[in-house]
Amino acid sequence: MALLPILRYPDPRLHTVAKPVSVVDARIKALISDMLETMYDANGIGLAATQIDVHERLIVIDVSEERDAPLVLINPELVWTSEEKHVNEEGCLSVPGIYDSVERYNAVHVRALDGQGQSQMTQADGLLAVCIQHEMDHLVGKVFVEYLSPLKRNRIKTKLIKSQREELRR
Ligand code: K1U
Ligand code: ZN
Repeated sequence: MALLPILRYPDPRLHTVAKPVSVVDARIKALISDMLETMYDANGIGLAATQIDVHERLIVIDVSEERDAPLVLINPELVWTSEEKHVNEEGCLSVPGIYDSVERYNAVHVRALDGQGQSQMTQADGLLAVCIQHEMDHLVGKVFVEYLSPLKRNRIKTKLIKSQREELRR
């Protein structure tokens, strides 16, 4: 098991479109295990492979209080979305310290392969539905700040570039 470095916005690699996973083999299983360890270590509720610079359609999520209910989604496809949308507060491990409101579908159904390569259907609402939509955006190179106004986005970009420069000087 290994902790993987998480790309930070505005790293251009976060805008890469991921390719489908062709086979759920030992390499993918090891990657899932490393991504779960990285997500738990960072106190996140989700992580997309894009965020660790692997451009394959793979997501890990755990929205449980006990942090003991991992969900693995490989090649996820949204097969149903609710008509209703809600605005929720979101954060992102690639955009540290920034939280803002994003509108998402209330509920979604997702078809994906699980960590053993078996097809599964997940019916989600609440925080799980929000997290699935946020992570699926990462797989198409979209970061949640892209839903915000250009003014807010540029402020966030400037702030994060400055804090990364300061970290390097330390
Ligand atoms: O970086 C990521 O994609 C993970 C991200 C997932 C997420 C959180 C909140 C809404 C949508 C998606 C995080 O885990 S951010 C850190 C976090 O644990 C958190 C932040 C706000 C609300 C709930 C959890
Ligand atoms: Zn994110």
